[in-house]
Formats: sequence, C-alpha cells, structure tokens
Amino acid sequence: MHFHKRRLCLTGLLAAGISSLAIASGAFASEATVVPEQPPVPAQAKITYVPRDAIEEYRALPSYSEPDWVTKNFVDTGKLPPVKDRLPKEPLVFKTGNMPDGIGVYGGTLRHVVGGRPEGWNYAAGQAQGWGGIDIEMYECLTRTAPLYQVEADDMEPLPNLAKSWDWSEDGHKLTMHLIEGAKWSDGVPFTADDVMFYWDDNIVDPNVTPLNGATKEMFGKNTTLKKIDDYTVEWTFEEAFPRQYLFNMAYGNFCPGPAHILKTKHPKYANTTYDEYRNGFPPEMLNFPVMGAWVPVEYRPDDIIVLRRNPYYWKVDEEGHQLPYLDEMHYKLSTWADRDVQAIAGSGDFSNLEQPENFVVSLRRAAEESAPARLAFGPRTIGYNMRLNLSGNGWGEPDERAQAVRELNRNEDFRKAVTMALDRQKLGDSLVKGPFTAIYPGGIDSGTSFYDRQSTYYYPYDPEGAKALLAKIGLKDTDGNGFVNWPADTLGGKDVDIVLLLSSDYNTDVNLSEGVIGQLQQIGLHVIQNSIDGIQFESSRYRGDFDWMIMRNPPEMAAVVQGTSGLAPVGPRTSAHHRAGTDGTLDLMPYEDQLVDIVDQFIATNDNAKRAELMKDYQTVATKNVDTIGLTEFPGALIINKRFRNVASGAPIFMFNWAEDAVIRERMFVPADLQGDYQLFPDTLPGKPGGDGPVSG
Ligand code: BQZ
Repeated sequence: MHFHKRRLCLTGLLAAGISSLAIASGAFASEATVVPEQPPVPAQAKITYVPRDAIEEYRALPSYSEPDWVTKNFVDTGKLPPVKDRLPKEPLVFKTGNMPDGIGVYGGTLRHVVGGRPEGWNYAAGQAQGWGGIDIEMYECLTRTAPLYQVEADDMEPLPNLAKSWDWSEDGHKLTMHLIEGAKWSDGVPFTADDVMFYWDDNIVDPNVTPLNGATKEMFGKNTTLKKIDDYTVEWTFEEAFPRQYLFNMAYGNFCPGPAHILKTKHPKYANTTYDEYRNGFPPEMLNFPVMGAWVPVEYRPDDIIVLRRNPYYWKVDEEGHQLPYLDEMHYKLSTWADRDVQAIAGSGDFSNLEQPENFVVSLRRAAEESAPARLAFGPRTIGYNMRLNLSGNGWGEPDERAQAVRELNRNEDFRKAVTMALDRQKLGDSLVKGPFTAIYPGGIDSGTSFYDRQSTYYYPYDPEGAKALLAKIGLKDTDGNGFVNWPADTLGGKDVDIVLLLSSDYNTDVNLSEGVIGQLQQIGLHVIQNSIDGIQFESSRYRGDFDWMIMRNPPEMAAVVQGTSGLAPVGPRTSAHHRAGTDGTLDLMPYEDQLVDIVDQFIATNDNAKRAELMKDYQTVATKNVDTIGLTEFPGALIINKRFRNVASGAPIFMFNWAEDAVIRERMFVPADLQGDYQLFPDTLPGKPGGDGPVSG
C-alpha cells in the first residue's frame, strides 16, 4: 500500500534523473544503481611510490660475506664451499636506497602463526604447505610482483627474479628469458632451465598434475609453447603479439618451479610410480627439502610447528655483499588464522595479516597502547568476499539432478538479481565489525585497486519484496506453505528448492558471512544449507566444480587486475573460479560472459594503459549489471608486525599482487642485535642433506 502511494508522487520528478529516484522508491528495485561511496579507510598507511628499478638489480660485487658462524663452522671445516662459490655469477642485489632501515645485521627469528597444515612439499603437484608465507618463502618464481604495490603506475612491469632479464622478438611473438646463472638449490645442485622445463612440461602441461594455486597452461595464453635454448635460457612463443600480461602470471603462485632433481625421482614419466605417489611423495616429515627460497624446512612437529633455517646457497645479497637472508630462523606455529592475530598483537607471534574484521577492534585497541609489542597499519580496501554461483550448465563437477536444476537457476538473470536484492549488505558488514571498515560491495573488482571506477560499478539495492517478486516471476513459489519456495511441479516433484553453500571453515569471517546470507535468504523463502569444510577440502571441491554456491575470498585478479587477469572471466576452460568447462571440455557461456571474455582478452592483448582503464570500466559494468558474482562485503586489511623488525616498508598492503609475506621482502628484514632475544630453536645450524633428520651444526 505504502509502496504504491510513493510511486505516484514521484512521477513528476522522473525528469530529475532516474538513478537517485531508484534508490529512494524501490519501485524500480530491479533497476541497477551506482554503488554507494565507500567510507574512507581509517589510519591508512602511506605508500612511498618509487620507480621499478629502485628496488633491485643483478651484478657481481667485489666481495661477499656471510654470518661468522657459517664461515667458522662450515666453510673453514670444508663442509661448505666459500660464499663466493655458492653465489651466482651475478647475484640479485637489493638496493639500499629502497631499504627503509638500510643494511642489516645477521641473526634473529621471525615467528609466524598459520591456520593451514602441510600436506607435503610438492607445491608443483598441488600440495599445500600450510600457507601463511611458508610456500611463498620456499618457492621462488620466474618473476616477482608483490613489491610492485610501491611502484609508479606507469612503470608497472613485473620484477625479475629467477628470470633475471627477458627480450621480445621483433614481432612480439617470442620472449627469450635469461635465467639467473650459477644459482643453486639449497642442497648445492645447480638451478637450470631443466627445472623450468620440468615444471612446465610435467606439472602444468601434463593434464594429470596441477600445481598449488591452480596454474593452468591457458593462463599463459592459447597454444603458448615454452622450450629450452640452453642451461640458462628458455623461449616462450605466444599467439598474441607482446602479451606482456603473462609476465605477471610467471610470478607467485603460478610459475614457481620445484627441484627437478628431487621431484623427477617420483614422477611417473621418469619413475615407475603413479601420479598419486608423485603428489604425495614428499611428506612434511621429509626434512631439508631443497628450495630456491631463503629458508629450508628442518623440523616438523604435526599440529605444532614447522621450523626453517637459512639457505646457505641463497642467491640474493645486499649492496655490501652480505649474503641474504639476515634472519637465521623462521617458525610457523600450526594454529588458527584467528590465533595469528591474537599472538601478533600479544607479542608471542611476530606477523599477521589482520584480515578478519571480527578481530579489528580488539587488535586496534591493543596496538594503540604505548607498550604494544607490534605495529598495526591499515592498507587499501583489497579484501573482498563474493558468493559465486556455479554457472556451468554442461556438467562441470558432475552435478546430480538436484544440482543441475540449481545450475539452471544460477544461469537465470532474474534469479541472480533476486538473490543479490535479498542481501542487506550493511547488516552483513556490521555483523563482522561496526564502523567504517566494511563497505557495500556488489561484486566486480575491489574498490582498493587502481583500475576501480565507482561510476561503472552497479548494484541492486536491498529489496526483499522485489526479490520475492522476481522468484515468483520465474516460477518459484512456496506451494507447500513451509516458508520455502518450491520447484515447479514438473521439476524434482515440486519439492523445496534446496541450495548448498560451500565455504572454508578455516576463517570465522567466511562462517559468519554464510550465516548472515542464509538468514537473509530465508526471508525471501530460499532454503540455503551451509556446507563448511576445512580449507584443503574447500580448495579441491571448488576446483572440481563440486558446488552449487560458494563463499570465496577474492583472488589476486580482483585486487590487482594485472595479476592473474585471465581469472576475471572464463577466457579458457579452467580460468574462471565459478564457470569451467563441462564434461565435453566446452564452456556454455551466456551472452554477458562472452562480453566479459572479449573484454579480458582485449585487456591481456593491449599494452595501452588508457585503453586498459576503459576496458576495466566496461568489465565492471557488465560484471556487476549481470550479477556475475554476488558481492557480500569488502574491507581493508591491516599488517601487524612486531616492532623489533627493521626494513618493513610503510604501507605494504596485506594483499594486492600477493600477500604481505611476499610484499615486505622478508629476506631483507632484520632485527638489531640487542633486540634479537633467544627465540632460535636450532642456533648456528644449517639444513642437512635432503631427507636427512634435520639441521646440522658445523
Ligand atoms: C596469507 C596467505 C599466504 C589461499 C591462503 C589460505 C588458503 C587459500 C590463501 C593469508 C592464507 C592467509 O591465505 O589467510 O593472510 O597469509 O595464506 O599464502 O586461505 O586456504 O587457498 O588462496 O592465500
């Protein structure tokens, strides 16, 4: 009654422009409006922007040094070659100008707390190491992007890493990559192009293997090839010309090769093994697993701790020739993600990405105290949550009859609109934390990214009545009067519509959001059932397509856009998180998805920044107007680091191109000698032989 009267008085105003009216009246509830302005992030740390080449370079230095105890106990005793022979011809050199506290001192321990658990060390075959920075430090990648948060926008190209330089052919279809020469794995075995080719041929291209973080061949372009030229040179061939975009995909999480000399011993192509035996062939109990990273796992106590010790062959130095890292030992206490915040704030842990709003207020209050052991600094709004509806209608995840019926609903635009209009996002955000942290987020790229344009971001305001009307319009009514809508009589016998919502139980935020969503959708008669499982199972279910709906924290492409761009749309059979190829290997794309694919393909193929900005506006409009995903909330994260650590650049976001564990460049962090305390569990030791029983002293 009230609804209708308000419409009448508004007609006169129609000339005044539709958008603001739509919000007020709700009459046009299914009309999209521009998303409301996000509240400014409180106390956001300032970033000092620098040119790309201010961070690092590769060059030989007149002399090199290492911790004295390494020289005395290992080199002088002949257990290790001299440091200059352990380093590559031209090590990676971090420039002092970019190190906030300059040249550091050796010693000290960084105590992480993580919520994951290690399956084993075989990252290349998809095993998790427990997250929270373990894999990020063990596995170095061809290029590096996380530190780019501090690089000027017009200088945005990945940093060299294992690939120290690259050249494009005249026509831009070939990219020759020069690998760091003379670098070694932590067991002293040379790192060569064979490690890169084994990762590509036998872990990415081989359909029986998928690396952790889900790297796929098509992530590097259609029909892309890679070949070895010599021990330190590989050559990419692309269909597109100058697809510089793919250099971002050669960074963390997608091109981080493992030690071929170890992994080949269990790979079916080289050994009489099965793919399962290969995947599970390097359990966490296998200590001293060779890495290219700064620290090597030397101790593992299930459900307790993983300890890593400095890699004596690490191939990076500071400008005075000190072989990095400065820190001798890394701890990863195996606990929960929420406990990570608690321990970092209390000082029994040293590092946390404050990413669960439920912990914001208590953490802020403690960090504000003079005596607080840790610093806390907020970054941009790059943590977002979406509910993703499985859009495959042709069999991805082998849905049964019920699940297939849900897929067809998901592919119905009015249905997706009904679901998004039923959500009161202010309430969802406030249920996590009150105040200016969370923002109305309808989906699309995060508002904290440089490509974000609010005017291109559409949102269907909260309108449960309008939502119910849309459900009725598509034939979903509560025919048995139990408060939940039913299928039409000719579908599943007209039973209740039951939808299963998949989520990770590793985070309170995911669980709290799911309860909010389920409660709000019940208001419009939609019966949604929670399926909360641990992170490792969640990852494998989602990659298999075994879900109706899922709650998923936004991946890098929604925070950085240039990183993992192909994940923004189903540009290939296995690129999108919520629409992958069906049993026949094809993608049954809807018209708006074809538009998204076209926009993303153009984005990847162009190097014109202005064109890219326009393309991302188009992407945002098509994705949010068609409710490609259902945004739930977005908020900034805060980095918590113990005050005794030095060389932590201000403003490092907890998440953009990658997580802060990568962005802060831990290998150049140090602790002044008088603040190091005695946290080391294995002082003056180095990793022993691969598979041996832990660290060795001189
Ligand atoms: C950060 C990160 C470092 C993965 C993981 C975890 C996995 C997902 C995601 C984050 C954890 C922390 O995130 O939450 O703050 O330390 O490890 O890798 O959620 O379950 O599969 O994508 O990055």
